[in-house]
Amino acid sequence: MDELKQKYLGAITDAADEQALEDLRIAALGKKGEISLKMRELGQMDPAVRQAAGAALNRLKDEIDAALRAKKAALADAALDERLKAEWLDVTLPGRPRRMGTIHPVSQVTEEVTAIFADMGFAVAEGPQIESDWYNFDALNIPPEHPARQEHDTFFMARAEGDDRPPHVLRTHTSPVQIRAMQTHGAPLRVIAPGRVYRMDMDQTHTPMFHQVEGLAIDRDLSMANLKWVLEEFCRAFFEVDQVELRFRASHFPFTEPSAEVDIRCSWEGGQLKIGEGDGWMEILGSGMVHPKVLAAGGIDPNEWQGFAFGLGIDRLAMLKYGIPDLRAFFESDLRWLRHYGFASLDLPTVHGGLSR
Ligand code: 2NL
Repeated sequence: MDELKQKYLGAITDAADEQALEDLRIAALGKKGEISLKMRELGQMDPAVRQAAGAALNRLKDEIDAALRAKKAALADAALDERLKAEWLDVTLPGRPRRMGTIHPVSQVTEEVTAIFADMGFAVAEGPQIESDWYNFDALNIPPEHPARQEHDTFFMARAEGDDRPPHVLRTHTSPVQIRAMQTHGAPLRVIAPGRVYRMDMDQTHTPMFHQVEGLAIDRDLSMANLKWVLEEFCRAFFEVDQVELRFRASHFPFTEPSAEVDIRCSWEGGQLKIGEGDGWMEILGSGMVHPKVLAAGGIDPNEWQGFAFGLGIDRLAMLKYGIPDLRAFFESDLRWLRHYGFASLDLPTVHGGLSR
């Protein structure tokens, strides 16, 4: 009996893991284990011997059982200690800084322009990017044979086979939004129409989709003087300078008469653009008095009302204001460019295939 005790308690002390402990439990206390066999032998013993032997065997069984449990707990403690040593975490380390996302320059400039015109009483109008040819061209006094329809290099939508109606187009300007605003709200009216426009054009300085803001004001006695003041006020606010000087150059658009292209006084020194000073001029927008036929197309009586309109490119404006010389920053959403110009964003691979570095 002592021998058995020595053997098992010693082996349990030396057991390296739970599996070894389990093997020992089966060898000693399992159905065919040594202790169990000894228990069975009790049946053949004298009753007097049996009582003492039985009690001793039961004690031994309990001792082995207790030793197994104790060793199992000790092994688990040791394993936990090992894990804690391996997996420690310094919760006092400072956090890793994360780059803040920013609004896209085109969105930012759209917001800025909208806010400036809002201060002057202009509401924002929006409309469909797929337009009928009437809204995109006819209503704007651009008849079918007018060269502007070709000049615009329009994207045409498909028609079903045998459907001879003129196809819809991707709007080439946001003017149709203003035609719709005239029809909906009538005169007097002050709206701007920012949004995406499309022309089949693609080179260093042109992309097939770009952004435009057009403005329209209609009242009984608006003149080009009012137009000039509104544009000056806009330029002062947008370029954040106290004084600006604008120059109107006679021009031609089908939808305005008279028409003027507008230049702003500026200087280029050491590659640095300065607005409002110097002896250079830079074209920034097109404008004019709304053509009577366009007023009529919008359901407004040209004998009672007149107005001015203008159109400018947001992308170019954003590039000017933030000194971004390359279209790739906008149109490929190339994060290297955006980041270079202070519009840093995500630090992760992009949907465009990991141009984030
Ligand atoms: C340019 C020229 C312009 C307009 C847009 C307009 C809209 C209506 C009626 C009359 Cl509904 N005119 N828009 C007028 C003059 C010029 O844009 O060169 N934009 C970049």
